[in-house]
Amino acid sequence: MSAFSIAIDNGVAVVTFDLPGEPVNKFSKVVVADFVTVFDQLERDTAVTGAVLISGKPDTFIAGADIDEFLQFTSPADATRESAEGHRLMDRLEHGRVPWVAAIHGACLGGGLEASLACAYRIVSDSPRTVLALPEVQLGLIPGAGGTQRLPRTVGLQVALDMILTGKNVRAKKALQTGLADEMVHPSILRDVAMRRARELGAGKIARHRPHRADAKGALLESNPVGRAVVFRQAREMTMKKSRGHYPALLAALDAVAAGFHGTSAEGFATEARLFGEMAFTAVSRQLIFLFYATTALKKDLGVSGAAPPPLPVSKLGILGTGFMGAGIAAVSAMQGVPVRFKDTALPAVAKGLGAVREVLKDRLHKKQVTKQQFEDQLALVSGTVTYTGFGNVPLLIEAVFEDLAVKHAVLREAEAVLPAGAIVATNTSTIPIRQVASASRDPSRVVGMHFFSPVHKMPLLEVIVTPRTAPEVVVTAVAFGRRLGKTVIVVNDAPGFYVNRILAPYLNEAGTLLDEGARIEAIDQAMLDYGFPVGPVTLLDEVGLDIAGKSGSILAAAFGDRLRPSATLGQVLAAGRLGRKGKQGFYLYDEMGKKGGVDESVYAVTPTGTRRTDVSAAEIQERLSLAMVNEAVRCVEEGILRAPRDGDIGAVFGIGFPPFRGGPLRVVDTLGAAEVVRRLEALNAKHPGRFEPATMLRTMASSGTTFYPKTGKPV
Ligand code: 3H9
Repeated sequence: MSAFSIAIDNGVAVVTFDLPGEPVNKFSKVVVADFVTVFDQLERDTAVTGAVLISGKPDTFIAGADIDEFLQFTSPADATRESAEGHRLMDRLEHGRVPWVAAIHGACLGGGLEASLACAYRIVSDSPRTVLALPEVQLGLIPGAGGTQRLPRTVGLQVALDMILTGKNVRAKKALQTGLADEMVHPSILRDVAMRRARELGAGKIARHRPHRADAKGALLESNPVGRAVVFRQAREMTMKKSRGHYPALLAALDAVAAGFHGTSAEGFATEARLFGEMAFTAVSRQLIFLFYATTALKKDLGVSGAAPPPLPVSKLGILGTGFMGAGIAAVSAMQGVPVRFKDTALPAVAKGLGAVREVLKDRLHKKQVTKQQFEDQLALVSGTVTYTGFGNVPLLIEAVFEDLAVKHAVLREAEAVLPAGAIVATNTSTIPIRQVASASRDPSRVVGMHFFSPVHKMPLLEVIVTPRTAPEVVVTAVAFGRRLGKTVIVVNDAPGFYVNRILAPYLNEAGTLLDEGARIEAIDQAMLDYGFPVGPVTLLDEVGLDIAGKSGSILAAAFGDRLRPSATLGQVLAAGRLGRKGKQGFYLYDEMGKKGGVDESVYAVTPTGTRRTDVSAAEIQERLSLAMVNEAVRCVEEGILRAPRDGDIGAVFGIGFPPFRGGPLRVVDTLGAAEVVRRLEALNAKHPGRFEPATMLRTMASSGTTFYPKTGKPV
């Protein structure tokens, strides 16, 4: 069955792309061959004067090239050939007899956008579902079907570089403003308007090749070679600074764009094809493609084994605790149109919480992501209270009160006295085992953990924690609700620290132990930034709060003994009254507004080695911290905290910022080989007894030569 159907109406061919049996349209080899047949047929049919490319899928236009086929490339030359074939097809689309109009509704990504750029005219629907992007760098690749050449020509160099180097989504309105789209219409008239424009193009009423708009942003700077050189230099510097050289596709994409400006058009396309081939074979690309598959697979996992019951509809949310976390959860829920009843014990706390909700929502208004009306509607969804009025019809309650078991038990009992029968109680705790919270419930099977990360509106991960008693319906409801809030959700089994904090603990402890031994704060942070983390561990301690880190550390030490004992430095610095950023005093200096400055040298006086500091190599710091985390992640698989290695890697990347180009801690094991990880851990354990004893599972994997993920084919 062909992916394309043709309907010809008065000289205009409407070509509908609807890949049978697939949720999205993608360009595989077979689909491309199909398209070539359609294209040739229309080129030959002289009665056809214009064509429209439209999607038959409800919410995607075209998701790009078929990523599954990238796994079958046998060499860089193979991938380069694929790119060159893409070029030939796009060239025919651009210069053939028939002018094409892209009628774009839904996601138009990668090769989908590249095909649209080769069309003579692009119309976007004004739906929020319509987004355009070249996300190839997020897969460690560069656009390979002409994107690095046609996009700058269409929207100018600066807008194009911004899109190509970030892979970010551009909404319809922005597409129109930048010249990426020629016209924006309501989805209901997209097809009709596209047909009209195709007819006008065919009749010469609209020029097929229109120049880049001279009024576009940055056009003046880009109009001469010196200005362009400035733009390229700045982009290169910025890219190196942000990526620390870990993402080769970024520089390759810049080189491909530059080749099109510095040489002939043919040289530009040839450079793109060559670099696409090279990037398809980098280790980084393999890890990023793994993350794509892992996140996609997670979207379908409802967190229970076997048949999943349907999630309960959450028509209203109750939140207890109007602090920073509660306010964040209230704001993201309101963004999704969920009414929120927001309770604390005193009016000033409620007022402060509502103010925090307002700030988060207002930020979106400032960024023009919502209209004034939408902002007001969302704000109106959150109502504050100091009593339990309005909780009688709440199907889901999220408790985000102070991290103290007695307080949590007290509010749980109070709330359950008014909640409807069967209501779900989710506790947003980062440290207290869920079964302990649930022990005070009238029905522990309705209690689940929902560990959000701070700030809630920015952090992509939600860790749902289940106890042996949590009912499947409760699990799927928590997962579905988290996903509705736009979160990537992993489901883990209940244990101290759950998963994310459990693997963070040895990492932070090791940073503290290095400080105990006399390492310098900036050396530790710099080493881990260079490893690829977004912030250094000592900065992270200040951010999290030393009191919170101390509390979480002692819970984990109590559960797991010396292996997870916090450093002496943490205890002493905390005892000296330093709380980190929130107290404007920690390992770093903070100004009155809380802005971070350099290292606070006076903190060394309250560490075991005092002001005598020693040089520790970046390699040693990286090895100790990363392997402490990797080893603990393996233990979480071994102990069944994790339901799948996939969740461990996603949790580390999305929850802690584990470097995506490394794929995650368990991917590190597969990359190095379990035997090599065991060897390195043993060497560390010899020097630092007790902290690096390899997980039993690692030893087993080392002797059997097994890996967490399949060695060939789809990684998940
Ligand atoms: C490219 O275009 C290179 C070119 O420049 C040059 C070539 C020479 N390929 O995410 P969902 C599958 S690189 C293969 O759950 P949603 C996905 O795996 C490509 N499969 O839906 C899943 O499969 P399954 C650049 C793909 O509605 C199913 O479709 N493009 C592809 O939440 C449903 O996906 C991208 O990077 C693909 N390209 O989100 C776009 N896309 O059912 C990547 C989707 O077996 N895709 N699948 O688990 C996305 O961002 C999202 O999937 C999308 C839909 C927004 C499209």
